[in-house]
Amino acid sequence: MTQTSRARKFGLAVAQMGPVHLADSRQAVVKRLVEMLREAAARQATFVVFPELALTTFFPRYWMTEEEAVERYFERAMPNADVQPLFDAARELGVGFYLGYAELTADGRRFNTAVLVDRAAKVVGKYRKVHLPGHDDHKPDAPFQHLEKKFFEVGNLGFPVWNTQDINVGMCICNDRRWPETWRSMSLQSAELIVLGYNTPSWNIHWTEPVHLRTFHHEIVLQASAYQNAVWIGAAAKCGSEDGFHMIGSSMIVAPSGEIVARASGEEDEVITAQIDLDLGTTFRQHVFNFAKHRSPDQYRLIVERTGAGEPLPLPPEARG
Ligand code: ING
Repeated sequence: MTQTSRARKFGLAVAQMGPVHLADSRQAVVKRLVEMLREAAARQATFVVFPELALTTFFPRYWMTEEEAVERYFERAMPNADVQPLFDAARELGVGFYLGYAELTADGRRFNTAVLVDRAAKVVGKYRKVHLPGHDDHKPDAPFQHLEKKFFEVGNLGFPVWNTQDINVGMCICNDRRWPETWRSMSLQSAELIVLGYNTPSWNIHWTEPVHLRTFHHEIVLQASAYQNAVWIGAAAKCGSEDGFHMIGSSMIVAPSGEIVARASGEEDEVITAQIDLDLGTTFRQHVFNFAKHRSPDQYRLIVERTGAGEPLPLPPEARG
């Protein structure tokens, strides 16, 4: 088999964050992000993935009014004075990054958002979380809330793919990773690398779920999605116990083979890196998941036409046996 002259190697880092407590200032948090960016650059990474809602504690766990949430937890601009040190360090080091944060738009709309920043520290992309888990009502008897449906609108930017650093990069956020549509929407746009942040409580407030399943489900959705879409994945947790509320770690880099090639071992700030080979994705896209050769969208219409599960379709005559 002829070897390509130069493999398309790319230094990818995932910067896992330990807890951000209610008492932690944005300045203190940004200092941690800058330290991890520097460590990633020192380890030859040119792109760093930070978590979802990276600048604050996971505030949807607390009941409050939207106005209170906006006042304390939302960013009116990106970059802004608080995060400028991160953008300055990124420009100095020539390292791009993904950053998740709570976005307040100029016309007052609220989204769970992530930006894609290039090696000159320019914001080149924005994504707004589509799959919002949890609820919008107060559950006073629950050990904590999960009020993403109260504090955020459903994302309205679709699932874009950008070309940055000569790679087709897509973004998603946390719960998005559980839905196959997320990944297929981007692999159909020839994404090669998909990056995401997450804040995943280890407790389930809706039923008594064994705690190990949180990590198990996190693993299978990333490994299956990487393989089924022939993409590299970088996934960054904010984790550990935030004021007593625990969230899972297991930040990881997953290859298009579905193999986990790097994984965080703790629940504090931790940088994991890999020199990823983008030609691996090309191989899987050519031989296994060659969409043009094997897919039949006319047979899958239901996936787009229906929102909730409904009645079985009328059987085609020849399907009646
Ligand atoms: N957190 C969780 C996540 O999707 C969740 C919420 C956990 C939903 C487990 C369903 C099952 O990882 C966020 N922020 O989406």
